Amino acid sequence: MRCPARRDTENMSARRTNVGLLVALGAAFATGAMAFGIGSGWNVYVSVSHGVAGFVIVLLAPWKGTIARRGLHRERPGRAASLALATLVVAALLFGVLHSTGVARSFGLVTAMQIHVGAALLSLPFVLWHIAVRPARLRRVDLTRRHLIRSAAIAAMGTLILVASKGIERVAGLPGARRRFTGSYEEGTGDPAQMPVTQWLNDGVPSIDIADWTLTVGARSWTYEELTAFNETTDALIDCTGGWFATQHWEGVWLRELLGDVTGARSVVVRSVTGYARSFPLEDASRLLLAHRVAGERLSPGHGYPLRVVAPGRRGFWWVKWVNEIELSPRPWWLQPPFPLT
Ligand SMILES: Nc1nc2c(c(=O)[nH]1)N[C@H]1C(S)=C(S)[C@@H](COP(=O)(O)O)O[C@H]1N2
Ligand SMILES: [Mo]
Repeated sequence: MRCPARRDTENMSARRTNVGLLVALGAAFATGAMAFGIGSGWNVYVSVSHGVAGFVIVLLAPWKGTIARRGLHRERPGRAASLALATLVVAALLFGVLHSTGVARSFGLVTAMQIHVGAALLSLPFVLWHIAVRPARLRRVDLTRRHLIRSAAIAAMGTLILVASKGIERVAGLPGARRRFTGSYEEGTGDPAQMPVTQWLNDGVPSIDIADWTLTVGARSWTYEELTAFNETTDALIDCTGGWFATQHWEGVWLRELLGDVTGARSVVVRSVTGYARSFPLEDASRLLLAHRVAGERLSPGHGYPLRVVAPGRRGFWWVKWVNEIELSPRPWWLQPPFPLT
């Protein structure tokens, strides 16, 4: 029989491990989502925090393992769900590391990044279930100096492991060392044929008969021929949340030039033939290029023929392809889901 005092301290540290894991998981979800949303240099802080959160989960795993083993012996209901959660978290961590180090980035039809994000999203309902069924409550005693210092030490250790893994990447010459601050790998700069064709979720490349295609901007329509008369150019970098980036020389027309009178408008909605759409702040219209050419060639169907958005400083999902409709709107741009839903 175990001494009650010992049992008590065990439970105490078990509870704190659970709270710590919950905080780390929450931080990993939040920073992961934010890293997808941010295209500017700020992304680096978010991406680094994401890595630290991941390694903190790894650090807490041995303690959690001990707690979980005790729980599993008890044959409580929800055992399968707990195991599913553990598997998904391990998968998210493993494929996150495979992507970020570059050890293995592609597995036939799926990428390490897709498995990483997929496992994380799938784990979310299990995490919520776990919180509901076995709530890990923070107590006053957890906020003493000693425990706060211990938490800071664990976060510092997570940071050290991240720094060490960066060092290993460099020394071992792993591809991970050559990533952009967002964590993306360069693929096909200057050569669009080598640049991945990527869809956010479930869009497919449409086949467009140019004779039937027009671009509607408010009350006016533009034919492909009329638009190709514009040849403003910009060199811009696309950075897909799937984990790649490329700089290309784009040619087309600045969105602002097609808009005409913008009185009363706060945003501009750019829609694809497929229905995929994003709403941009009106002030951005002078920085958004509607491209019909890239690297001196007509756009390929995969890359958005006949017309696509070039949105410097924004992550790839803003670069709407196969554009056929542009609309001014009085609504603010942020009245839309932060990420496309289709
Ligand atoms: N219509 C439409 N446009 C889209 C998408 C999509 O799914 N549908 N995916 C976006 C995403 S996530 C990225 S990264 C870029 C990829 O552009 P590319 O295929 O030319 O490399 O297109 C964007 N434009
Ligand atoms: Mo993307």
